[in-house]
Amino acid sequence: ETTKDWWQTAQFYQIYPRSFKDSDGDGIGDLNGITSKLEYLKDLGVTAAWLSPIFKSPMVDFGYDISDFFDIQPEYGTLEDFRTLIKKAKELDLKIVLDFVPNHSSNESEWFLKSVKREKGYEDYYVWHDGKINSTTGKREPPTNWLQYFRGSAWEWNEVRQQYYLHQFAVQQPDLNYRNPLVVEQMKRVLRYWLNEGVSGFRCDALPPLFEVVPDGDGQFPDEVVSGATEDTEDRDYLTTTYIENQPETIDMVYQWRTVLDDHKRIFGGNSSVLLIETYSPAWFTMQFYGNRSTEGAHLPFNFNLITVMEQKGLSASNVQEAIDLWLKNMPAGRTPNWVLGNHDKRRAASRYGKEHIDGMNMLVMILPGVSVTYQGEEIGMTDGEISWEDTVDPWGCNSNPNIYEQYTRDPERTPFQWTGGTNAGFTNGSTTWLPLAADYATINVEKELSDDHSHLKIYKALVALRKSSKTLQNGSTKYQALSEDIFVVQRSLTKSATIVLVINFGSVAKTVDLSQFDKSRTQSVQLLIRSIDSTKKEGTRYDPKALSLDPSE
Ligand code: TEU
Repeated sequence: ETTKDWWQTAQFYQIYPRSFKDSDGDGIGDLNGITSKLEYLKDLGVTAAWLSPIFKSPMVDFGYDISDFFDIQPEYGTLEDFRTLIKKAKELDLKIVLDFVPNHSSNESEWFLKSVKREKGYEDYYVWHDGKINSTTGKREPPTNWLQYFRGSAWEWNEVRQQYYLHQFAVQQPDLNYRNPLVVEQMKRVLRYWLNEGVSGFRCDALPPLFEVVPDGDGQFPDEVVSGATEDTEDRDYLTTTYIENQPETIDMVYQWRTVLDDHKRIFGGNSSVLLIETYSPAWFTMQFYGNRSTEGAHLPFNFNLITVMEQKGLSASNVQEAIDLWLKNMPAGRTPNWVLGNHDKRRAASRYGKEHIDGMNMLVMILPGVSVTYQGEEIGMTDGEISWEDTVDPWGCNSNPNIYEQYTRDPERTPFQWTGGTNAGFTNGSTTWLPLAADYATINVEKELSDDHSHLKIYKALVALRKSSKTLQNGSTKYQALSEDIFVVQRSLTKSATIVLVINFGSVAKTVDLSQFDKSRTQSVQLLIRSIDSTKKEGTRYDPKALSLDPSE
């Protein structure tokens, strides 16, 4: 067997900096806060942390609207603080991966301000358009009916330039024009700049909207058609996204970024750096990011199937099987699979799957082959916060109204991390927090879960440790199957005597399961992992493979 590169055996962890740890009492997480908690990550067994954006930003989309791609957001710290973070991480042998937001900048970016004024070199940095004149009313209208992700038109009129600009996200997030080679080169500079600062790669944000279709000979773009998915005419799902998402040029751009990373390593040496790709797209598109026979692409396009399939169909053993199949049966040979349970855009895993299933889901993603990505808080079973309309700050929520905002807002999954059961959950020494805390922080927090005999955190740590030490989990073959609507089994085996079996009961009543078909050796050598990795039901415990009894959600 060939030796694996660091990212192929990594335990990734997503940090949402604004909500991880505040070091200066302003109620907003920051870089020094992260640095102070690197030991915590190390203790968990995490090997690589991806930081959501830390760059200069007016914070309309909490850092995903970047006004200076080469500088740090002052409320998060300074470049010096960042260098300290990198240095400390290196000492602990933790890799730091940054968020790369290529699709758009902030409307306060110098590039956009120059483009508005048509300054030389910046004229076509963004997607500008005259719009069209309505023949009946004689009035000027946006070029197309395209909708933004955050509700409403994707076009905004600019008075100064007297043109519309495209924004697939908020009005304050103008889309960069990737058909302009200057933009392509500029964004490669961004990658090189942070590689030089010692980062180990990038999580690439929002790939589907990177390119739009090529306009026709008259410079006109086509309208999208009504999709039938919703009747809400402001919702992006109201229309198809044929012309504004998943264009072939996007795949090639990722291949080019890979070359930037590989070139950097060739020239400067050091470890490989990685590309993680955020794309909520069908498999035919997503899988191309990995690369093909002649070209390397992203190391890991995120696998969101355990989120999206369950969002649509609910949690059951057969739906879990479907989600896993969707990745493993479509993934090109020789690539590394990955498993994601949540992120800052999705309801928290413990709330979405049900609190009782968080351990089972954490086990699932760590027993399956490849790597998994933990969103901060999943290891302790954090749940969604309850955020009123008045406290809503996410642009997606704010662009709706008090009756429907809960459908759109992403604030609930972004509440401050719960370190202790004390004041403000130990997140800040200050008196306020930028978002209210989730209500359950007195019982769901790191301090308590570290001292409890049994906790989500202890199970998480045991899993990460098992994964690190187990050749079976690293190199073993994989078999998985829904035995019924409730019972899901994963078997990893290297040799007959090195088999690990995970059994999950997704149902609400106790079940007895016949595992004889999975237990090849029919001896105590089969390791059994169940929800309670505790004194009574330890991995390796003998059991009757023909009649294993499992409590509900065990
Ligand atoms: O999200 C991209 C994106 O496509 C999301 O809008 C996604 O469709 C949705 O959240 C699925 O539920 C990324 C970031 O993760 C997000 O936080 C940013 O707001 C967005 O890009 C714009 O940069």
